[in-house]
Amino acid sequence: MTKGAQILVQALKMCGVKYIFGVPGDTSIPFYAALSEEKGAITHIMARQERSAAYMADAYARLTNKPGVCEAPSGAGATYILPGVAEANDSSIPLIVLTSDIPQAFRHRGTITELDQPGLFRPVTRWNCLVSSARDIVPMLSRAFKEATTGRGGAVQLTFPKDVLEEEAEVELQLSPQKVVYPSSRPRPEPALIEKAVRAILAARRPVIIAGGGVLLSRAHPELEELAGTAGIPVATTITGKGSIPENHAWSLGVIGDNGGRDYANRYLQKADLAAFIGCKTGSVATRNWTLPPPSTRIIHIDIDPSEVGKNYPTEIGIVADAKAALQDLLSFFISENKVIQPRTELLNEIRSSSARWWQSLKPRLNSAHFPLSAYRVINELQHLLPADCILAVDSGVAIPMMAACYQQREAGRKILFPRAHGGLGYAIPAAIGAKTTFPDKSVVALVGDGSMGFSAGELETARRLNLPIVFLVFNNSGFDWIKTLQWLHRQREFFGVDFTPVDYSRVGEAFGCRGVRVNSPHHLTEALKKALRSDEPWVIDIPVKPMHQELPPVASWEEMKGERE
Ligand SMILES: Cc1ncc(C[n+]2csc(CCOP(=O)(O)OP(=O)(O)O)c2C)c(N)n1
Repeated sequence: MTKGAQILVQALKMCGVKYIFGVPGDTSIPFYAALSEEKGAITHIMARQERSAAYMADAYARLTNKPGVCEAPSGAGATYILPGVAEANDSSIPLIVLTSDIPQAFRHRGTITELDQPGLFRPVTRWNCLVSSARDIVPMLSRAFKEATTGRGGAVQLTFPKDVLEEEAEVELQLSPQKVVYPSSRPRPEPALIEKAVRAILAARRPVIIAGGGVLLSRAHPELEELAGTAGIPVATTITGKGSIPENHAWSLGVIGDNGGRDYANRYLQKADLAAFIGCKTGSVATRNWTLPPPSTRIIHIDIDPSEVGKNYPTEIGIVADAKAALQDLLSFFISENKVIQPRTELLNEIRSSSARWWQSLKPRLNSAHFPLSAYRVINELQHLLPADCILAVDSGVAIPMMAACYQQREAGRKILFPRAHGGLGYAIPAAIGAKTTFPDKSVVALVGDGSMGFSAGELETARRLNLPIVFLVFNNSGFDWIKTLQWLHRQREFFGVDFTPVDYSRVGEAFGCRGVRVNSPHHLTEALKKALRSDEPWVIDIPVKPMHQELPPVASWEEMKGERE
């Protein structure tokens, strides 16, 4: 006979789980006992807040193509983990969320921490359930992995009442191991639709591929790069799809859309006669509220989720398939039928010259000697100092458009973690911890707004406790500057509810045991970054940056509004 909590730990081991990120609570005592008995077969990473635990597991999942696992206790623990669950679910990131709960016999009697957990998680998960007996643990965990990794993927949640974790049962541990990586199945496209898509591409004068996060989830970046070269198609990406093609590739247009879209890429899209969305939600930011591409553009849409295909655009060719499978079939069709196109040299020249003009126009900002620093200069420093395989986690605020537009990702694949489903503040610090835990040999850098720092500063202790040499860069503009800039653009007469008292976050870092430095010039930033990147300790680098209304980041609608102001 084995206790429920021990069955759960054994089953997690069988699913290849290496890390569980979580926070302890009264109802999780049996689970922690079972984990500690295992003596490190699964590493438990204690976070300082459940939201962070979910973001850590989310980062693990984004980087490994395996589900991330996080856990929280009943009541407040369950409610505090929600933001991370919603972000993962709506970003199609496989996340297994385990929560403990009060004993079933204590329900409806005013037991502390009692709440309707299945009801709480239902809207932010693909599937969830309450496990009401120890015998159900293995089948429910098995189903959880399947639901998280099949189709578009997402978050799943299991509630374990404390009595179930303590219950003794005789069970056979049998799990289907093929569901422990994602995508766990790769539906292939209909051949006739592939042929139609190839014909449309051949007939187009100005085609474009718009690669979304689905390309990275499917690990389809090698096929995409090959197709771009073979068929001669420019490739733009959404922010989440950044890395679907190396951004120094001849056919790369960079990121498109409102937030962090390059203006020449948006202009190209404006005149495209054929756009192929691949693994892309056609969301509001990437399409500038569905104005890019314009209505005259013919549309191909490839996505694993039938409900995404054709959701926002009249779609001529809709293909429900895994991105990698579809790109492989497109490629084979081009190659086997010898449908290699005359090189579209004029398009290549256009991309080359428009991107060169754009980079040239940014030069004064990228090299600005201003203090407080230009955010453009900060990104330029990162571009020069970070290794190509560096992993970056980016918080909402100024860092998102700057990284999306101005940081050129040289190696394909998921290297930059952007929480773009909800853009919740406080993502980057825990995500960087999840990343560094998973890839201790890679450089990991977090780009943190000072607002986000206020949300997740406690996790600096986690980084210190685990001895994770992460570089935390704080963009310090003493306020919720994104919102402040919107107030400025909307001509609000005074700023309202957006300013902080000045804080030096390097000293906050030091108080948590990290190394800290506040930079006082661009040159000082270079020195601090070099030192921190070589270090075997976590560093908090506080960077005073210019307010955004003095130097707008690349946000298309903001630049237009500013034009109207002037
Ligand atoms: C949890 C959460 N609450 C509110 C927002 C709305 N919001 C978007 S950007 C922003 C300001 C962010 O401030 P900061 O982290 O300092 O970055 P900055 O804009 O100054 O670069 C806010 C409040 C959000 N994205 N997430």
